[in-house]
Amino acid sequence: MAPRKGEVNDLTVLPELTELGILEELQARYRRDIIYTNIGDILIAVNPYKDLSIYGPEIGEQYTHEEYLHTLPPHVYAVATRCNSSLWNNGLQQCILVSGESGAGKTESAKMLISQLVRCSRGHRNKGLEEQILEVNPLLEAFGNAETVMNNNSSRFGKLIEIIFSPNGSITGAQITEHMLEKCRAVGQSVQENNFHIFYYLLAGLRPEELDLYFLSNPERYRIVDPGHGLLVFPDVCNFTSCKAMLDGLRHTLGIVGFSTQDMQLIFGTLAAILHLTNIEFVIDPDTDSVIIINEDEIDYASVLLSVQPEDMVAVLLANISFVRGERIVNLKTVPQACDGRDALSKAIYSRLFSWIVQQINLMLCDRSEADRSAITFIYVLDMAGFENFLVNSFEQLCINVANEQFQSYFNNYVFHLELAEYEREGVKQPKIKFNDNQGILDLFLQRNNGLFAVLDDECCLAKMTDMTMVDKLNQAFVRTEYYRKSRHRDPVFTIAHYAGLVTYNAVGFLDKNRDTMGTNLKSLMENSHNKLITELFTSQILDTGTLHVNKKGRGKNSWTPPEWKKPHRPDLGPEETLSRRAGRKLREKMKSGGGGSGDFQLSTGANTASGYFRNSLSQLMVKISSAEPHFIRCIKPNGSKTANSFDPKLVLNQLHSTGVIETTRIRRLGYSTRLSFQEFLERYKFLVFPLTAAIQTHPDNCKIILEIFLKYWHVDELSRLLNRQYEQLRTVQRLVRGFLARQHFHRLRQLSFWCYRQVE
Ligand code: AD9
Ligand code: MG
Repeated sequence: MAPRKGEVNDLTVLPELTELGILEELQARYRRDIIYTNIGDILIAVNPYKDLSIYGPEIGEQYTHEEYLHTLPPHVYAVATRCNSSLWNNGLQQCILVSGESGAGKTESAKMLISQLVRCSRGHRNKGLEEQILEVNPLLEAFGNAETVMNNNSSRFGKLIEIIFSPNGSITGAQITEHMLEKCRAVGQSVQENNFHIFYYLLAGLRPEELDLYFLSNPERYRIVDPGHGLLVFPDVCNFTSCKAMLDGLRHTLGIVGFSTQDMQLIFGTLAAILHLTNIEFVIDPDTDSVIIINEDEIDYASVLLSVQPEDMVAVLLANISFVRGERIVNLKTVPQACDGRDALSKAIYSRLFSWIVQQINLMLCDRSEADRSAITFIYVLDMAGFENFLVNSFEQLCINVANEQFQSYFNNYVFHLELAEYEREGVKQPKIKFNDNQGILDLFLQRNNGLFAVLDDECCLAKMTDMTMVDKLNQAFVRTEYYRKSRHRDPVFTIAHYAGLVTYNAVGFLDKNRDTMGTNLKSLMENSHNKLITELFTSQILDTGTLHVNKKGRGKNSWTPPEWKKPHRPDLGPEETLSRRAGRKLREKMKSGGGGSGDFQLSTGANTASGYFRNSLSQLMVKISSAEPHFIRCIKPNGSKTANSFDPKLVLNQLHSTGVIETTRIRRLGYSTRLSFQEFLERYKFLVFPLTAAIQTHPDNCKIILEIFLKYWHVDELSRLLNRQYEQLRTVQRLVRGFLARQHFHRLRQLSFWCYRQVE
């Protein structure tokens, strides 16, 4: 009798391996709230969008013993436990890669993995540290997550969490590496989306005296949280009331990480400065025909909070000032250029603040010298932003999707290429598997000299290039490749056939986003601030991955005293004169006396582009991951409406297709996914044949003895024939075997026996 629908814990034992069969099995399980299913050693997790009572310390405890895992239903906890055991059994670093579309459940899975890894850690338990590792999540999410169309709590950055173990098995620390924060969100977002959660927490949760301190008032006043004036909606994950509570929670977490009340004041003051900065509006003054600022109060507030002179702030927002051979060159900006400068500064402050907070978390989680790193082992958990396809896709989506291509390629390489190569090396008959190889598309993007990112970088270095001319170049270079489709009209749009589907990108703003430069004037203004946090953010080194490398001695354990934030007295301004009018006048005078220019931004070259940082960051990530033994979790999004109890077969099938689930099931079923050395095999199974205490030599002959006796004793041939040919009788066979050996155990040993037999021969 075939197994009932929804009862197959491991897809590799499905009687029929068809797309439909797999889909129906996942759907039947989902209906019964069974969201986890194995494909051999890979876990599929379908997002339930509701709280299920399958988590928590008690259930986690049941999953901490590897030897009993086969008796329990598949679970994300089981992956963590196996990973922990592999760390100690194989002596290799381990890595868990959680992948899936945006909203599929990666971040939630990653949190559960960490909590289970903490439970599994052996030896002396450092309770304080373990709690800290778990408690930093809300802090990271407050600054790094936002509500998007695809996910109410979408990670706008990738993170690699390293759990560090001492040789005795206890956790001695953790490190978080953040990758590719979507910093442009700090200055605006698409319709129906929100900015980073932290801005809403602040505006809802600050006490009245704090709002005064940071010169803040009604949330509706701030463009980046209320772009359409009246469109302000607090994120779904927290309405106004709960945003208040979130801020209280956040203060608590900041305290745990080691931030004092003064530090928090500096952090909140910096965020408030971004709210003011991004509110600044530029227009053309009809009298002088040059750019002025219409809401100078915001200049005052931002300058006070950033501890710089308002006059200096205005000057660097309105002009680029440079020195060439001792001569001052003043270039007045146009309105779009002034807006770009304002936004570039805000993005830089936000991303550097985020990096700095992550590094402070790291100092708390791992306050050890680099010297003893050789004596320790790691488990990495990777949670990246998932594949995205919005109505309008920009540079950020391109980077996120290319990162997802890279992880898909890594998965393909591990599950298909390496596996098949191993069979070839060992002379084993290769199963016939076709899979969706995405190496070609990765080449299209990443090839050093002529990939899409290289073309983008080249265009950024040329002064007269526009987004349209850049797309023309892309069309010319890639239109003949199977993954690139040019637009039918001459508009700055192109389409890529990604592994997960067609995505159309709108290239407007690509060049600016890629240049990622805020200009030296703005940077030196920040470097010379009287606010310690701001100078730390802007004098720290930026690594070639784009992350900030803070001076570890910087703050140390001492907090910085915030400067006094009082609204400055306006200098004596004549009638009709404003700060920006006066600054404009002075700048024009300087131009007359010292020369001028076209007003072009300084152009940056290849290495400092956003795409350069992205590529370095991605390749460093891959170096780390590739040094470890991988475990995969494939998260699946059941519907596009973010709701519980709804399974959209078409959407799920699409994901099964694009991520190669069907081929994975096939290779896991036909292949030899479990491999043990002779020594491991003997250690595990010698008790089947030899006395428990006997010292058995590591020799193939001893393995053979176990296999022969084992096979004779259990009539494995007979059973496997029954299993393969008369699947409907499996239940009877299971009943027969159950008294002696669980089915999974049997399946595994069967595979093992084939593998070892071949080696012995
Ligand atoms: V993104 O690429 O960061 O946009 P993720 O990380 O894949 O995405 P996330 O983990 O944030 O998705 O899950 C989205 C939402 O689904 C969560 O906010 C939860 O509301 C919901 N979710 C995900 N997994 C579970 C779960 N195991 N149990 C209950 C879940 N709800
Ligand atoms: Mg996420």
